[in-house]
Amino acid sequence: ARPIDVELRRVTLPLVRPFRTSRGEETVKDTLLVRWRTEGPDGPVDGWGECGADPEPIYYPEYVDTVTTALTDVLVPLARDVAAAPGPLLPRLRTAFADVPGMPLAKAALESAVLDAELRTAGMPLSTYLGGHRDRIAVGVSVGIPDSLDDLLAQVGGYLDDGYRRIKLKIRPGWDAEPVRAVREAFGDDLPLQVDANQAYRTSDIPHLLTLEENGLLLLEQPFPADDLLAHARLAADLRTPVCLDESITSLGTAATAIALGATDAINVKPARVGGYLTARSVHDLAAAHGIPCFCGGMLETGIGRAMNLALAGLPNFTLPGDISATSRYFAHDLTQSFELVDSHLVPPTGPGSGAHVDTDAVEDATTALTSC
Ligand code: OSB
Ligand code: MG
Repeated sequence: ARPIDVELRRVTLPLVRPFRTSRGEETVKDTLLVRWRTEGPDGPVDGWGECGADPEPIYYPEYVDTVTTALTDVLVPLARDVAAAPGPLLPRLRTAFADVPGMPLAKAALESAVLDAELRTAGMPLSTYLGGHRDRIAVGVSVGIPDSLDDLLAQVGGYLDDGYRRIKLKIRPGWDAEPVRAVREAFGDDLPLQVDANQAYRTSDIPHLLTLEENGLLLLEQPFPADDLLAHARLAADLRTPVCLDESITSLGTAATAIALGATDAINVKPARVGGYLTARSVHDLAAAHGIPCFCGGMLETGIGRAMNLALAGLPNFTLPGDISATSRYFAHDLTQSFELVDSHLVPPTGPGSGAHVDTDAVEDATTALTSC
């Protein structure tokens, strides 16, 4: 349906603890929400999309200001044109976006809002639309680089007490072998443990990276720069631990290339990074056809993005625990209902669209800038 109003809201929400990686530190979630409002049979229907961009280009070239410009100048006008023409909106929107180069974070935010609005109007949950078949999602927690080893052990211990069954440690040169060994020794050989370098190593570090696997790792995520698929392929040839790509996988094409090169044994699928949930599902399907297991990644989303990630994570080839934690791991107060661990799992919402109950007062309180377009 045609939108009657499109809003971009920049929101800021404090994180319960700073999140530090090899690339930077975040103390607040500061990003953009897209609200795509259409006229439904019983009044206005709001579809919400959450953007994966940060205020600065930390992980990806796009950041909040460039996404705002891309949406205002290019993508929202294009989506309005597509919505005004006859035929099923979502496949046509995806085709139209495919003709615009790059900008996956901006496209994903808008596509998510349109998808949510369409499904809310149709009364269909996103998990059903995507073909998800799980009613509970095994999840882990991604642990940032802390101030000290003691701090790390306390954090990991706390998360295990909460019920998380898989731990991902952020690593970087100088913070790798020692923390990995300490966590392994403190919590035992059975703890599913993986590491994520967010591109911090170079090929000259391969001998050092090979020594990490004596600690028994589930995965080694994105050790090298995103565009260096060959470096990942070289490492994967020598490492028994599966190499998992995150930032490198920006589209279905890069996923196919990485798989063909043997650069990735597993994929962290982030809908924001590949341009939305429809492409995320295609990446999942491609990986499944090649026997490459996936997990649903996260970007410290609010409940708006997390609800959608949980729907995606119900697809069959998401066989590795997701980077989707409970609300309390991120925020004191979310923008939606809170998500809680039940027996080490999260439950995808069952309502129409994303199933997120957006707390419009909380969104209003968190809003720092508002653009209508
Ligand atoms: O590399 O997977 C990553 C968060 C922000 C940006 C990049 C990454 C992450 C995480 C957190 O690891 C996962 C989560 O949302 O809990
Ligand atoms: Mg990662």
